[in-house]
Amino acid sequence: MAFRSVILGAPASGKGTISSRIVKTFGLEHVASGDRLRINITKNTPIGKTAKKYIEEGLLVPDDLMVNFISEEIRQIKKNIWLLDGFPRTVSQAESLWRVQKLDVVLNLVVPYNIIVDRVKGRWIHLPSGRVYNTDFNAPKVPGKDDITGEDLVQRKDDSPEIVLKRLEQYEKMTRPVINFYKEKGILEEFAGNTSDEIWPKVKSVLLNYLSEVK
Ligand code: G5P
Ligand code: MG
Repeated sequence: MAFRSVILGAPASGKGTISSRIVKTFGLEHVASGDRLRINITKNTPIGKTAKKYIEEGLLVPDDLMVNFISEEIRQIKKNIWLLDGFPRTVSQAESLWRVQKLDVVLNLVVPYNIIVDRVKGRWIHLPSGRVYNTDFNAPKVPGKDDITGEDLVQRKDDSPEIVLKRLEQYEKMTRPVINFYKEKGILEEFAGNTSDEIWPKVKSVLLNYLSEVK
């Protein structure tokens, strides 16, 4: 069977958080563009070196680079059951993806901006896996350490208040039109709420129309 999906939402709207619940419940492959770029930055690869300049300024990485990068990541997925998080982020990226791969469903998280700005202050991540924590919401069992590996957690450079505002601006200008692109295709599902705990049961119930839970 095949199932291809995308999760959309403003910076810190909870895409990573909801995706990890989706992976745990339905066992699909999660490809998060930001996580994969950050791994490349740590490894100092050519794409990592280029992406770093944009990410740290709160700007989007150019479309041609992103389309090639994510196409390659998708090609490497063994099963055809996947969820993209953070890609596409412009209408041009969405058009490129649609040309090669039709999607089953696009999930859009709608969380008020004042809540988002507050959240990033407490975010800590485990870089190699993309696991995300928050000192106020899902704190790690041991402060500063990943629950699974015990390795150090880090804060993202682009989580500083001024860069978060820049990212929200970029989202409004470049990414919001992607919502309409998928609405017109008739595959958009929207989930509004103030917390991931409020949004998750609604996401799960929509996905149960397509997938069964892994036991
Ligand atoms: P990213 O990495 O894709 P963003 O900005 O889209 O970055 P981000 O910041 O990763 O998205 P998220 O995944 O939506 O946010 O949210 P999250 O990490 O799950 O949750 C945010 C925080 O809130 C966490 O600490 C979490 O624990 C907490 N939280 C979740 N739910 C709740 C709740 O209910 N209550 C509370 N209190 N807390 C909660 O992209 C980064 C950069 O990479 C480049 C761009 O430069 C981008 O800025 N990039 C691309 N550029 C061009 N094209 C693309 N396709 C690109 N993809 C990435
Ligand atoms: Mg994320």
